[in-house]
Formats: sequence, C-alpha cells, structure tokens
Amino acid sequence: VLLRRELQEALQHNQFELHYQPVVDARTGAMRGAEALARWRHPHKGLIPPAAFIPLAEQTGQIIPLGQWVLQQACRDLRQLPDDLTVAVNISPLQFHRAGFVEELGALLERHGIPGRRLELEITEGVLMTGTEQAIATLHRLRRLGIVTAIDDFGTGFSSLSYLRTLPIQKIKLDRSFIADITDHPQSAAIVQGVITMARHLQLEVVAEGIETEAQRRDLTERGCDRLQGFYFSKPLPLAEFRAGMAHWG
Ligand code: G
Ligand code: G
Ligand code: MN
Ligand code: NA
Repeated sequence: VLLRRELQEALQHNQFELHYQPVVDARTGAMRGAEALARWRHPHKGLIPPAAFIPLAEQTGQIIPLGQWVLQQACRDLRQLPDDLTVAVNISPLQFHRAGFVEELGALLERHGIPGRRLELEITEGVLMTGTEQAIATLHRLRRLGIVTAIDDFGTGFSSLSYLRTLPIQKIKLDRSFIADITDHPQSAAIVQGVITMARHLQLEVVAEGIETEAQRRDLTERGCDRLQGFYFSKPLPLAEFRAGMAHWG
C-alpha cells in the first residue's frame, strides 16, 4: 500500500511526471490539444498510474501541492509545444474550491508567459455538487483569464443536468464507459447521441474519450462529436515522445 509518507517523499524528490495524450479534431483528424496525465515514477515500484495515488492524495490533502506541481509542469511543457495547441489538466474538487486557486493560476500563467486560452481545466460533476454559487463565480473568473473548462467523465455523476444551463463551462468530455459499448448496446448509443445533440443546442463542445477502434472513431464522428481522444490515436506519452509523434497526428 502507498503511504502518505511515500507521497510526501515523492513530492520532495520530484518523482512525478506528466504524460500527454493527443485530442484530435473528429472531422479532420488533426491534433488540437492534449490531456496531461500524472504518473509517479516510483524508485522501486516503477510507473504508478494516478488511480493508485490520486485518491490517497485527495484524502490527505496532498492533492494541493501535487496539483500545484501539475499546473506548473504543464506551463513549463506548454512552452515546448506549438502555440495553437491547448493542454487540458485534471483538477480535483479540493483544488478547485480552495481560496486563491484562480489568483495563483493567473500568476503562474503570467510567470510562464502562457496565455490562458492554451490551458483547459477538467473538473468532474462532483465539483458542482457543493457550493454552486462559489463554483459559478470561480468558473467566471477562470473564463476571464481565457481558460476553458470541461466537465470530465460526463454522464457518470449523479448531479442534475440543470447545471448545464447555469454554469459557464465550454466542454463536455463523454466518459469512456459509454464509448466502450456504443457498438454493442443501443442504450449507450442513445445516451451518446442525446448528449451530443443537447451539447450542440447549448453550444458546448463534445470530446469523446476512450476511442479504441476505427468503428468507434467513425461512429462518434458521424454522430457529430467535435473531438476524439483514445488509444486508437495514441496512449498518453512522455513529453519527448509526444513531441516526436506530433508530426504524425497532423
Ligand atoms: O491516466 P489514467 O487513465 O490512469 O488516469 C486515471 C485518472 O486519474 C484520470 O481519469 C484523471 O482524472 C486522474 N488524473 C490523472 N492525472 C491527474 C492529475 O494531474 N490531477 C488529478 N486531480 N487527477 C488526475
Ligand atoms: O478520467 P480521465 O478521463 O481524466 O482519464 C483519462 C484516462 O483514460 C487516462 O488514465 C488514460 O490513460 C485513459 N485512457 C485514455 N485513452 C484510453 C482508451 O482508449 N481506452 C482506455 N481503456 N483508457 C484510456
Ligand atoms: Mn480527464
Ligand atoms: Na474522463
């Protein structure tokens, strides 16, 4: 088991890395951005995926310094990426609701000379279940920095859809569980089509995650999905490999 102390040491000894997974334009296949995903390069256990340490970091509050490191590293990496490419970063509820979050982020962008439009934040529906008024204010302030906000894992939470009317968000990321059985289960296909249609009327961009096959790529494109992400295009890669692969993704 991973301990709080191990996580503390990992933060002190710089054992975290960001890997990047391309997000492509559904119609043209051209890469438009990437999602940054945290990895822990453990000295004995090898590469540890976020599912094994993010929940612990959230329980202990260590997600705050870890989240700050992630945002800082994303800004450093953005300087090595083309100006028209956006990077999406996952933000935990604790981070999002913390006082000073927007100010710190604004200062970070300024320090690195990164325009806000190059950064996207992925938040989960859970973020919106508490302190809605404050969440709306935070989203507006992020927007004023030019930052785009996406609802991640859309469709897996328990919150009401009514928040889509009131929240200043710009994107929906359809959870990969829907994509996985779209070709076998008409129910999943119906949900996906419903979300895409609704999003279009609300002028929200839709990203489908977990695209693994050509059939899924075609299906989601025909249904009007804007952006696609998944192993079919590429798994998440270390920055150097991601940059090397860029030419290939158009
Ligand atoms: O890369 P992988 O599919 O194993 O990621 C699993 C989950 O971990 C993702 O769904 C993502 O939400 C979460 N995750 C990855 N990187 C980060 C991060 O930097 N911060 C937070 N809060 N969550 C992350
Ligand atoms: O929860 P979130 O959507 O932020 O996390 C994305 C996670 O999904 C990453 O951990 C990444 O490794 C994983 N992932 C990305 N593409 C695919 C895919 O095509 N199939 C599956 N099963 N997982 C994927
Ligand atoms: Mn995500
Ligand atoms: Na997701």
